[in-house]
Amino acid sequence: MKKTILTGALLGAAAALPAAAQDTLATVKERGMLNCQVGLPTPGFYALADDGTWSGMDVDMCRAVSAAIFGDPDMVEYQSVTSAVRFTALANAESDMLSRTTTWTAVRDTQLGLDFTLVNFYDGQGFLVPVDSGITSALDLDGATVCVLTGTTTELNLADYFRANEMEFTPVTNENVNVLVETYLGGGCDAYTNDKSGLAARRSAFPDPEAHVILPETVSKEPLGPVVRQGDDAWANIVRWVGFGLINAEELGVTSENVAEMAANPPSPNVARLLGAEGNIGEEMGLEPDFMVDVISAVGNYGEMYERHIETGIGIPRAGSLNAMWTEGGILYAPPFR
Ligand SMILES: N[C@@H](CCC(=O)N[C@@H](CS)C(=O)NCC(=O)O)C(=O)O
Repeated sequence: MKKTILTGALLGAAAALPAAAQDTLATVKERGMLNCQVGLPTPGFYALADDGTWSGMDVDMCRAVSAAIFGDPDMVEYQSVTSAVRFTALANAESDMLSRTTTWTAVRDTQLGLDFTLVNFYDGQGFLVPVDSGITSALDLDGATVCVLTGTTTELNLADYFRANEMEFTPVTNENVNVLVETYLGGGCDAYTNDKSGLAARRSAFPDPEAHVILPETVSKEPLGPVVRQGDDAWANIVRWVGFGLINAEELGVTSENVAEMAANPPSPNVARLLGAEGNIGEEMGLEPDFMVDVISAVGNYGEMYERHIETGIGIPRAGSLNAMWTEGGILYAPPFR
């Protein structure tokens, strides 16, 4: 019952928007700013510096879309809200897009008035415990108290995993990740559970990261990516193809360093189309023909983003992971720009 009301409210919010308000590109251009939703500050994905500057893998996706529209990655107003209210904020048009470690699921895609654009990070859920607990496997967690963020897939998978393994647990919940992490560090729960990237992100900011270990089990699939409101296909296409463009750029060897030179002298038809020297992909999307030149100049290709924020940033190696390029044994694979 509760779920029906919530779903209805969210759908109502999206449907109540007048048709013109669903021309998100026009709205963003008129406003002169992209409203991009991130979560509460999280190293690697959406980190907030003391001077108020945002950075990270997901922030770069906001900056990339801004560069595609304005030729400038900094025309972004960041909206930082908790996971629990993220979809309502998007449905109410407080944000134009959401770029914040959000898992693509059937219910979210089909019942909440949302559209998932692409997967730009393949993740899975894990558990973080203090090394001195002696726990070495998630299967040792029978009877444990587990800290978990509300309004996440994490919460649902946690219950599934313990039930499937006939284990008991007591959840310790909060919608604010900072409160939850403080609770964990203060000994208020035996384990902290989240996407493994989220665990690495939090651990990297602990006073003594070495005192905590991510257990080996991965208990779910968490395909993460940017989300838009349902009902504006042209806008969804922009976010989707900026994301695919970043992945294609890496595959084709186009980097922030060589993009200007490659645009002037494309080494292949694929590069020529990606950078707008051939074809009309950009114009048909309502963008400049060379919008990907602005995007790649601003944030680099996918590999550069990953290296900067995830590998160097929070220490998650890319080689051998799902997020490696498909040509290198991973599953990162973007449809072609043609
Ligand atoms: N992918 C899951 C979990 C998302 C999540 O919890 N993200 C972590 C970082 S990887 C977090 O702490 N986010 C902070 C926030 O949502 O405020 C979902 O979509 O529900």
